[in-house]
Amino acid sequence: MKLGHIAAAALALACGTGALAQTTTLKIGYATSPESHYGVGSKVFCDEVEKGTQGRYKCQHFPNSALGGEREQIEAIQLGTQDLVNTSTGPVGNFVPEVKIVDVPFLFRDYDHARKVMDGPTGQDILAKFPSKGIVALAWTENGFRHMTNSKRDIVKPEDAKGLKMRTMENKVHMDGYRTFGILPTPMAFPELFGALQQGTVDGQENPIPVILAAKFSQVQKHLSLTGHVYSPALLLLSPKVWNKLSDGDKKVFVEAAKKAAVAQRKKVNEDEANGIAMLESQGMKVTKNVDKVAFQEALKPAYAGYAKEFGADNLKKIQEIR
Ligand code: EAX
Repeated sequence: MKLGHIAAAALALACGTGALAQTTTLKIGYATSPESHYGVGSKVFCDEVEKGTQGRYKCQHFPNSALGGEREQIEAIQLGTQDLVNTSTGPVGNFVPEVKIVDVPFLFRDYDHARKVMDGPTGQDILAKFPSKGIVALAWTENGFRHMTNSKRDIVKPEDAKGLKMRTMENKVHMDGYRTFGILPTPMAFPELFGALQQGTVDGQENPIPVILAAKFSQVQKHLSLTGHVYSPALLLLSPKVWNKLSDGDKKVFVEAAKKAAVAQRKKVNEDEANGIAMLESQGMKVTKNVDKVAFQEALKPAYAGYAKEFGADNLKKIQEIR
């Protein structure tokens, strides 16, 4: 009896310490809800990591910008006060300049093209630039092609966008491009955006369908124009503080988990693209589908000259020519 008690206690202790002491909970943040593309991708990542490390690593999720804007979260990743972020490239070029080239408007024809480039040598070479800036980039996830919304009017061609005060991400490549559309770009962190639209501080904004849906912008914006003027890549970023402690085996688990997350996140983007526009219409948005994209591309030409100078005309062409 007594021996049995001791044995049971010892077993409980062993299991207890074994399971508890070795579980590390990682903080992961993202801009939108758990049900959104970012939430879906992040959950797959965390589930795969938990499974692949036999529960030694798991996540605590901070959706809806609970840990701040994307720039702040990336800074926290560098500092090691946050472990993971699933973020758009919005502010990332300010940390890793090599990212900026994929933020060029009208660089990608469609989703297939964009995903092929991100998963191919160009995208993978960019991921390799992160560690020297104190960030580990596990994989390209996805935000989606961005479209304009505003409270004033339908946008078919650049002249319609002229004079509209539009919130942009803190991204110089976007701002330089959007100015050629006649827009007045107003950079702002995402968590402030809903309030700014509601109060009329800005007339509009631009984001992919999955974000417009998740952020409920139909409540504060009447007009949606399917401009698709730029592809918005996203990244799953990890703090080096975590990465440097991982065994080689665990590193592999994290990278493979991130690849699965990207697949799931892109699948959710596809679903939102397929169903979201009708949903936004049913929520009262007026959707302009006959956007004159050629006119927007024409308008962008002066900015393209600047991009060619900054990134190299050959490098832009190399991306554009990938089929
Ligand atoms: O990453 O800031 C933005 O507009 C982003 O697209 C959004 O936060 C999702």
